[in-house]
Amino acid sequence: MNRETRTLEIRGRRFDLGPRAWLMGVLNVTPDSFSDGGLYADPGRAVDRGLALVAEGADVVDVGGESTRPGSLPVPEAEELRRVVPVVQALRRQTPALLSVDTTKAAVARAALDAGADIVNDTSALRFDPAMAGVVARSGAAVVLMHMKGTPLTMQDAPAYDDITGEIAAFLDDRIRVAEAAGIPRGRVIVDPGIGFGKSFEHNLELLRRQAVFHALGRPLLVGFSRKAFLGRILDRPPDERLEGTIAAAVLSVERGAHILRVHDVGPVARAVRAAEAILFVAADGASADEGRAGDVR
Ligand code: HH2
Repeated sequence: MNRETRTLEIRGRRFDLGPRAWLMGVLNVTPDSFSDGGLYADPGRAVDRGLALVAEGADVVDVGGESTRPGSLPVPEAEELRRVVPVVQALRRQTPALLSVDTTKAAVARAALDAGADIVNDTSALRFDPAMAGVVARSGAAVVLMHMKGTPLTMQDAPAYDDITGEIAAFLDDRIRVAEAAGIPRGRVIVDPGIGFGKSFEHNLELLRRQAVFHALGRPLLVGFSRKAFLGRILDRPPDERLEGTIAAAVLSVERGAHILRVHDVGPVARAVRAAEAILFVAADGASADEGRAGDVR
């Protein structure tokens, strides 16, 4: 058994996503994000946090200057630029890790790409800003196309679906076509069902359980469940005490072949995911699973 490999093109480089899942570390440079709002609003602290995420095992650092938590309002463009760009610039100078920018605004994406970002993580899938597709197309960067029902302000107002996985797969397929028509080849696209974006508690659980259906889109699959409210409801814990639930979702996503996991707690999730991958994939392929240290007899 193994993960279906997907090739991702990023600014002329080709990456094979398959042998192991990538970890995308969350770096919110916002005052109001649902779990880490205010912690990294100072650029120096944000850069230190980004470098720490890389040291813990992040393949990608996702820098965001606008919270998308349910009920949140848009941040003015100038303010989002002020939050995001210096952090991307400083990280670019200090790490070869991939950098992504979590934004729905073309001007923010353009400035972050100029500062050295590699991926645009657009939670609106190129819908909120008509200039976004062109910015991504010209840059050669990769793009995350995520499903969201409504906008962050309205998305949790009784979301309803007849066939949730079918509707989301059709949406993502349509957005891939829109991206292609705008000059973004599908080889640069990552898809994401958008856990928590216009979904009920039951919807989120069903999406995580049935996420493998999105492999039919033929693109790398990103999932973002880290510390989210559905885990809070299961565990009855605040956002910074949801690590065990986050790890459970990460391991089950790896088992279902997800390619990229967007998480806050990179170190613990990386250790859990590497162990899960060794059990699921490495030994089953006949490759050596003997990664133990000298003296490790159990
Ligand atoms: N979730 C959040 C933000 N961006 N991007 C993608 N592609 N997928 C996700 O699931 C996703 C995302 C929400 O988490 P967080 O960044 O921690 O919170 P906030 O939006 O409050 O800043």
